[in-house]
Amino acid sequence: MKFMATKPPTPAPAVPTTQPRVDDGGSVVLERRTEKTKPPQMYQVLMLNDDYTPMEFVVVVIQEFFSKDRETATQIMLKIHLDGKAVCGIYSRDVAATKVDQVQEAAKQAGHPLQCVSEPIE
Ligand code: TYC
Repeated sequence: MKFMATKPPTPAPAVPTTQPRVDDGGSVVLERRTEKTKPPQMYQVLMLNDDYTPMEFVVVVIQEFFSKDRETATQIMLKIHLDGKAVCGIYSRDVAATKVDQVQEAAKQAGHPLQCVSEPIE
């Protein structure tokens, strides 16, 4: 006889697509669910222009916190400089909030007034 150290894994129960219920007459009725799970709300992180933060600092921040290569980061920085703002990335709510905090903290440490905001999209 063979012994096993642990029980074999039991498969996860299947999630029903219909919910059985008993109607007034005692019959079991299957109702099809019409609601679908919605994808999570996403947020865009925007960086705002100002007259004082050095361009080089903005490029480095975009590279570091938004994982852009130097060329892309430079293009985004120039768009902010010319248009007043630009999207640096799109994330779930918590990740977007963390990006904003990281940028604000880096700007504060360096003594620059750089501003960054997040807003829901669509
Ligand atoms: N306008 C700034 C300058 O001329 C550069 C700058 C770009 C500042 C983007 C902020 O988000 C910014 N030095």
